[in-house]
Amino acid sequence: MIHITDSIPLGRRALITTALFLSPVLGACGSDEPDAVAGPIDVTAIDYSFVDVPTKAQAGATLTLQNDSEKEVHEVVAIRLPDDEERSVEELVQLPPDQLAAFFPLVETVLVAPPGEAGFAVEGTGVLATPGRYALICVIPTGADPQEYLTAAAAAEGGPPDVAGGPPHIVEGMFAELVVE
Ligand SMILES: [Cu+2]
Repeated sequence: MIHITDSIPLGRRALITTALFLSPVLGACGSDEPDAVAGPIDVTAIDYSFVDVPTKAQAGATLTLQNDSEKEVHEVVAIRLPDDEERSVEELVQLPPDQLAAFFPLVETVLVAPPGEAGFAVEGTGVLATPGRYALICVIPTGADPQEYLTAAAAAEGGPPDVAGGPPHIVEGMFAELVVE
């Protein structure tokens, strides 16, 4: 008679034993309610999504942006959604551009980061001061020239930069939701 465990290499058997031992322990400390990040909220941009976005952050936490793309300029536009807004960010980003634009007056801060570089604030200070639900989005046109974009952004003085490119990165999936409490 062959025991199943006899056919598993010793090293792997040790791993399985460890996993079996750890799982109840991890289960005990695991919680459905993640702790709110005190800050900074270090967000990384890639083509085309945000990574490392926590579920919750504490009011007053500072948002930072690192762009890990080699070619695209990225931004994080943090919009504090109205209290009575019940749709998810995933639903909101599918709205037609004119309806989405209605949220732009609610922008708390905007960070822009050239490819391979750290971001800097072009609106606000990066601080998310007000508790609430936030949409984090990037609406930079796909394939826009980074230098051209940065020059146009500076010239636009807070308005939308007029620069050539494809659909905004938000269409490619560059959005996230964050609760500040
Ligand atoms: Cu982007």
